[in-house]
Amino acid sequence: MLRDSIFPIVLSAVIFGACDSDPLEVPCPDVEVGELVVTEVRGNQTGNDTYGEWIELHNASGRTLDLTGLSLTITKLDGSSDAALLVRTPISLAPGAYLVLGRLDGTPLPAHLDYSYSADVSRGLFDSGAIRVSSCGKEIDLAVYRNLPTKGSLILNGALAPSADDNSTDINWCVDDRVDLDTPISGFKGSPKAANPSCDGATCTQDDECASGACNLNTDPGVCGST
Ligand SMILES: [Ca+2]
Ligand SMILES: [Ca+2]
Repeated sequence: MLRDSIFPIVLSAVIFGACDSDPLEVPCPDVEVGELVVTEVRGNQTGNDTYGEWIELHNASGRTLDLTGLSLTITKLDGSSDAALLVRTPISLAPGAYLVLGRLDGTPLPAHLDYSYSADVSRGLFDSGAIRVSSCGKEIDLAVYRNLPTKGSLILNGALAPSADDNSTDINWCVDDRVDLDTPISGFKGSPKAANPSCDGATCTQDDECASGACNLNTDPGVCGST
């Protein structure tokens, strides 16, 4: 049984040419459809940036998930190119928790990342694409994102409980370009490993908390945007 479950992983690695990586005798992760949700995507940035690109997943199941062997395929929306990555090391994800897969390396990894896929993917994320999360060919979630911002991240509306159904609808996505006041020179961080803010508008208390430079204080709390 185990031998059967290992085979698709080995085969997929051959297809995507990951020949410079370790042997891929990893099990098929026990993850059911909809138990993981793509919640946030951060692409290439303009200006200062220390966070790099990354993809955030949420454990929407009520159990801890062992994600070793999980695969993601990212396809450019026009179908002209794709990239694939495989989680090659033991990673478990508690119920309700978030996992961030990025392309930065380092030992230890930067604090906002859980896993680096640099061994599998050498190019940046497509500006618009489809992310397919799967376990040995079984699709767990499919999310389509459009027009990654060059300042900040694209997020699934934090006003919604993350679900694999909701992230299939464009209207449920928006840009999170809140200024991180703790480390403003490091780039627009987004919310890696954490729940997303609401798309109704980032809350603020002063103008310099907003990428637009304007905090509308006519509401309580204030909302980024013109006054
Ligand atoms: Ca979906
Ligand atoms: Ca997040």
